[in-house]
Amino acid sequence: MKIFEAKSLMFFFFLLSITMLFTQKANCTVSISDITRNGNDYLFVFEDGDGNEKGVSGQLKSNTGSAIGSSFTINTYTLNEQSKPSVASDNTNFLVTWQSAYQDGYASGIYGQFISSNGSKVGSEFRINAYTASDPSVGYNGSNYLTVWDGQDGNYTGIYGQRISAEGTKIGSEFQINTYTQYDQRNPSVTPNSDNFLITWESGWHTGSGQDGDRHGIFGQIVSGDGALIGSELQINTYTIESQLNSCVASNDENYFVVWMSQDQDGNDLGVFGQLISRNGDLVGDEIQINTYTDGIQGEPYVVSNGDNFLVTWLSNGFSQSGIYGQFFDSNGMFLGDEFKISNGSIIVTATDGQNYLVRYDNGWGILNSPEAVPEPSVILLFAFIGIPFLMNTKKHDRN
Ligand SMILES: [Ca+2]
Ligand SMILES: [Ca+2]
Ligand SMILES: [Ca+2]
Repeated sequence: MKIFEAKSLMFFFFLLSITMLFTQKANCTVSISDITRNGNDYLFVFEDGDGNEKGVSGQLKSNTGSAIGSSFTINTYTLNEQSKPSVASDNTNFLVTWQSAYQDGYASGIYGQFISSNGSKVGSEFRINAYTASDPSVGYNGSNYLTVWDGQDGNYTGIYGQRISAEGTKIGSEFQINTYTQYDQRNPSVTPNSDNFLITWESGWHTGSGQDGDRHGIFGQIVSGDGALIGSELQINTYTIESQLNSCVASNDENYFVVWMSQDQDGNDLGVFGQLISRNGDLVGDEIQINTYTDGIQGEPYVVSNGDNFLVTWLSNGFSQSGIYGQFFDSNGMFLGDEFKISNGSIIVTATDGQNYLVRYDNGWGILNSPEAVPEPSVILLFAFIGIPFLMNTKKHDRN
């Protein structure tokens, strides 16, 4: 009996550890909101008013998307604007990062605040960047956090990172992640895969020849848990004509899946494209056109993985299609089912409990079952109004 009980307990902890692995799957820096799970609940972070221009607020949410307690302001320093929050979790606490205007004395800086599982602040707000910085994204690899942002690399913007322990101390100094520095490297997205992280960003300029030969392209770099660059900088987009922007990366603990929007590649304005990348940084298979309906704008993609498949969501605005659409992909980057409509809303932010997906749905939230759970992807509507005004999506587009 005791052996059986011990085995049961071990199996329970095995399941627990598997579940814990699957909670950190996407951080798309271009979003004005973000959400992640700590093993029990989700923390949704979003731009809000703090009494002095914008601030950053949080709301704990259950597995069904209903609010737990009230929303709370996360930033302590409220002067000027605090914006673009990103959140990751060590499976107990959350680390929220954001950009704050003029707080560090020059332009914008990156600040962080640990939040406990019950929504209280742990320690004080702290500054993460050494030099001017904006557009933070944060991930957790099971040991430490890595916050990435765009800062100054000597030639317009570049990509930087800072490791932070779960106890809240900076580990080492901030380090440069991009190797190619000409023009802008900006809007980084970070996701863990085992001990490593993949950071992706857009590189180029709004006109002429950028790093991929024509305006902006999508590039990436694998960084070890020790903060060392592994291998060379990757060019992720294969189709290079015009601009490729707004990358977002997730991993299923095996491969990475990077999505972005590309100008005119789908034959009509913006479209959403993706590329599977191995743990070692090799492109796996060909670049994928993700949106089936191509008329007009399909952009601002977001990707999340439940540890197996991937859910890509995007905003579509065409002649006969508008709203948030989604497409599942299997672990090998193959289409699972067809593109489907999720919502009439305009905010794309999703998270997962390791099985189902929690998606922002108009003024509330919905649970989206993975196609493994239900043969035909379907949305179960669980409206859970959280008492905040509907947020306009202000993700950045190209400068031109
Ligand atoms: Ca640069
Ligand atoms: Ca390009
Ligand atoms: Ca299109």
